[in-house]
Amino acid sequence: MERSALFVVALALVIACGDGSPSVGEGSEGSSSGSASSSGPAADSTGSSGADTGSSSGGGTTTTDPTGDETSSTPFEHEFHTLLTDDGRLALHSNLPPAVDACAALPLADPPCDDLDADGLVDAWEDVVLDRLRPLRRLDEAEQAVNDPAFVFADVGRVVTAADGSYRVMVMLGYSYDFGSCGFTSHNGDSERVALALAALPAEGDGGVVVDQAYTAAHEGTATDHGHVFAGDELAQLVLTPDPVVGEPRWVVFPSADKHATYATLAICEGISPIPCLDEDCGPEGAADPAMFDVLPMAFNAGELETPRLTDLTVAGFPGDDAWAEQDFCGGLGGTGCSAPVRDKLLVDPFP
Ligand SMILES: [Ca+2]
Ligand SMILES: [Ca+2]
Ligand SMILES: [Ca+2]
Repeated sequence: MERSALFVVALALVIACGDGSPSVGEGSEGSSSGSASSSGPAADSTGSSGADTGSSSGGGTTTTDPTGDETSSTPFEHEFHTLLTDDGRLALHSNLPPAVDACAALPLADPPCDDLDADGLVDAWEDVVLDRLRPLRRLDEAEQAVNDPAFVFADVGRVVTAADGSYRVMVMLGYSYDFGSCGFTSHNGDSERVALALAALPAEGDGGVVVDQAYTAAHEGTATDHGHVFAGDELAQLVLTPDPVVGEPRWVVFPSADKHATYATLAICEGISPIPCLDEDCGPEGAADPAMFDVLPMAFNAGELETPRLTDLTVAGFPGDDAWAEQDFCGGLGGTGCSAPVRDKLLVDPFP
């Protein structure tokens, strides 16, 4: 149909560095070859760097300097790509150690060990984890946002170590507006979310991780909360698709039409309720061009509460909104009676 410009496929993670400055910093990853030079110039921050190297090497694995010796003069190159494990789980290969200490000890020149959010995790690793493991949103064919050229989608995430040493990824799936249901309950701003629990996967490099649990939120914290944690055998229910840019495995979620509750499968969404106005519709059934309903917007790593990398969400297309302030999320449209604060989507660990 139209408005395909809405669907900006953006793999580059744009980083706003430092103390709340909204300035757009360097994108540190996203080359389609799955490698990123730690010492090179800033990657394209327009969100298109996922394509700009143009080197599609399939799995994205690149080899390091064939001359051999790893010395301090050999530049570090971050090699990463997603894959499926033998038991079908989504995993990330990465040769960058997540721990700042281990990163700094690499016998290579200039590994990207910055930790601006002071959580002990290498930010460059966090950014790749967020960018590659966050889900693509596959919208319903009746989703009103599709025909709204002013509509804004963006992801705001957080990557952190859990108490047990595993990792957490929380992603606020931002929408500028919630159209409500049957003409009711619409509001500015719509802060939905998913989360992942990741386990170390040393076989896939120092920074290798595998999805151990996945959470999809639907009407979180309400009487009709249909959020669900997928663990163990249930992880096989998660839907994966080739990433539209790099072709590697990418997680897919299904936001309900207009309300954007997030479901892991079409069956779960469509099975919520048979009652009109309480039901949920998901997925572009019958659409002539289903790809038009796939949204993978820009993603932003907000850092941590005490040491944020991003606060003002203007850079994400949501002026007036904030990643960490105790204020409703209004999708850049202002007003009152908006959606839950972004910080609630980043701070609350949904996993048992
Ligand atoms: Ca960090
Ligand atoms: Ca972090
Ligand atoms: Ca909603």
